[in-house]
Amino acid sequence: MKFLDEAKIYIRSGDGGNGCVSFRREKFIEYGGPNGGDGGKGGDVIAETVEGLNTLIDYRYQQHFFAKNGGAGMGKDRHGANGADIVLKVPVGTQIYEEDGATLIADLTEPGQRVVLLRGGNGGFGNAHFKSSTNRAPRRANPGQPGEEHTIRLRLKLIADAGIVGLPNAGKSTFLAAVSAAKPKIADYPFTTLTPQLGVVNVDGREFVLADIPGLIEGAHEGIGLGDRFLGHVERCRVLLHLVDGTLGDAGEAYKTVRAELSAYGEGLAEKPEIVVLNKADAMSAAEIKQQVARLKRAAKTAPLVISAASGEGVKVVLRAVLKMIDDARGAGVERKQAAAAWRP
Ligand SMILES: Nc1nc2c(ncn2[C@@H]2O[C@H](COP(=O)(O)OP(=O)(O)OP(=O)(O)O)[C@@H](O)[C@H]2O)c(=O)[nH]1
Ligand SMILES: [Mg+2]
Repeated sequence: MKFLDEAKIYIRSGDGGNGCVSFRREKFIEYGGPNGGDGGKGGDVIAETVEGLNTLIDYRYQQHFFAKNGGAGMGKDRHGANGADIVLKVPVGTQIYEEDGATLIADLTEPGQRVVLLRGGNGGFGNAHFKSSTNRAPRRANPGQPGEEHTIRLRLKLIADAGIVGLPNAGKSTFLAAVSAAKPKIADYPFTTLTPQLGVVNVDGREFVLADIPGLIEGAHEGIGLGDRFLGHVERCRVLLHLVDGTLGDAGEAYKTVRAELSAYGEGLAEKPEIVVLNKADAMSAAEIKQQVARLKRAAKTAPLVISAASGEGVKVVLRAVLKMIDDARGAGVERKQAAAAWRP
């Protein structure tokens, strides 16, 4: 299935149905009075998150969504039918923006969350509504209110607990493939991975979601390589897993390059808890490992974990560390919320 994380769509809610002018006409009943029913309400346009979707690809094929109009009111006090709503099913993590792409309308982060984007027009009152002691035969009814129309942008930010970042070829996809059932493409050329991939990791009977993000290179924030277009998907990760290839050049420099891009992107990425991992230990001598670890330690100011994603060595330790960090980050979030709640009078 293709991956698509941005879409622009046009939506319109339903018009309300018109009210009806009608009078009761029955044998032997004189002056039957007004009995025109009200029009039905137009359908709403609703966005709803569903589980099991992780792309906006459906919105490439259909970009116009109309809710149904309400039915007109009818004689004998019959109310017009309400127009059916239209529900846009989107993946969890979708943000909805105005057409300008900057004004956020809704941020959908929970499964089953619903927002009404546009309300359908109300139906008009039928003439039965206008009867009064002074006007017993009103000949007026209201038209239904028109629906609304709007162009919106959908932007998906995948929700993963941890995100793998690093230079191209660092072995990010190899790592994801080693620890989950995901089957990302792996090859020894840069930019093998062109779109983010998700995998569910099982460790010690617990689960978390890991995202493999396309490689970053120097200048990514200016659009070089694949640019920082996919970094948005890291925004919601609690923890970063920073993978560095030990077989190429100076691991410390590689680390700093990626850190610089994370800082340039902003949005709090640089402040996220990070686990630094030196990869491809199987292809290095003990002396090389020692040297690269020392360089990484100087650059990152913490000792890196050493693994081989290809052979699986050391991977478990990394997963446990990630899980612990996710728990810590979650705990901190809960504490912060509790503190905020306690503050309220
Ligand atoms: N020797 C060795 N090779 C590895 C290891 N991990 C990955 N590789 C190799 O490194 C190359 C790149 O691996 P990928 O997993 O595609 O790297 P990536 O970081 O996803 O690269 P991009 O998607 O291009 O950013 C592949 O040829 C892998 O076989 C490892 O632990 N040891
Ligand atoms: Mg890859």
